[in-house]
Amino acid sequence: AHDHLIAGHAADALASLAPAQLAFLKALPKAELHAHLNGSIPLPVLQQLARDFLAAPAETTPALSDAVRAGVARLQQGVVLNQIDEFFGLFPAIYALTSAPPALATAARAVLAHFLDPGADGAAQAAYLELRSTPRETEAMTRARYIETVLDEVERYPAERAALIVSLDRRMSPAVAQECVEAAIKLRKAGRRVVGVDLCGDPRAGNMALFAPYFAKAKAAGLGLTLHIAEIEDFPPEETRRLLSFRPDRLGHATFLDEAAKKLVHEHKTCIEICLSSNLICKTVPHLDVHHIRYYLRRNHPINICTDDILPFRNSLLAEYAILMAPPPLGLGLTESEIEAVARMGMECRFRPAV
Ligand code: 6MZ
Repeated sequence: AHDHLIAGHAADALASLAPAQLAFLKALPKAELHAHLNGSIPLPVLQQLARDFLAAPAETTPALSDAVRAGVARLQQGVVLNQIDEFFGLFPAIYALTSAPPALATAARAVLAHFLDPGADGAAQAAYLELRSTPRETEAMTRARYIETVLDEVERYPAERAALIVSLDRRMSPAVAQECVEAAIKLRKAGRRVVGVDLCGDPRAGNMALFAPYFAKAKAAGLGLTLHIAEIEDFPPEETRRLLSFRPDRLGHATFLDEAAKKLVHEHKTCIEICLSSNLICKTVPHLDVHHIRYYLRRNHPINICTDDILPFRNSLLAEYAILMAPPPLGLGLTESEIEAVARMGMECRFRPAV
């Protein structure tokens, strides 16, 4: 279940720990609340999907452009991703591989297993996972079918271990955003385990004023709301204010909030989903010394430690906690009781299942 490559900063932090420290982190109940399905498919599984895709008769697979076909071939050969641009460049290929229900189910199952099944050491990466994914319409499925396919896999686990967040991509048309939110609400009302709605994708894209009614609808139906916000330095302050006006329960990244935004976030105790490796690798935060996690830790503000995308960032939830524990410069050097408090806050920021 843990057949997944860990490298770079996360690996160094993990390797620096004493066996007793590692045992402490493994035993700690941890919630993963910010993991994107298509960014979290373990590489061996992605490679198998690429082999299956290339071996299938051409008339049964979607037509691919040369660039996407080259991407699939690179995945099959076991590409090593060194830069975030390479990851986003491979997305069309990853999407081609998860564009039909059986392959999407395989991918979802592998991501769930990575986080929730015990590894060789008997420990699971996470006690609880809120997996998120953007519904896609393809030749082989509708968006509703996409959500149901992922839900079928999520619901193989008990409710106290796994749930689904439906992501809206900023590039979606308002009509598609509406379709996704309505499908999420309908499934929740039918007793399915959709717990929230997310906003993700290119932070520069889209007009979020047009999404406002759908966020309101989601909240009215009891769904949790989490928004990627201010993850890049030139994120306009008025866009931050607009997103906060939707009264989100949690925020993704929130790297560049100004003082007025921070004040609102404190007032509402909005949980911040912190993705340390992701921020360092994407270079939105140059160094751990200046990471905004320090600001929230000092104020005892609710945060959750998350992986974001384990494929490109080559991290794991355990490794992110290792970064909290490792002494500087590899990590933040938090004490065991401080880390325990962080993990507890994360568990408390879970969205509520339907009653
Ligand atoms: C913003 C991100 C992201 O939904 O197809 N995604 N959006 N910032 C990030 N930080 C680096 N990482 C991933 O998973 C892939 C999608 O998640 C979003 C992107 O929209 C990406 O297309 P799903 O399962």
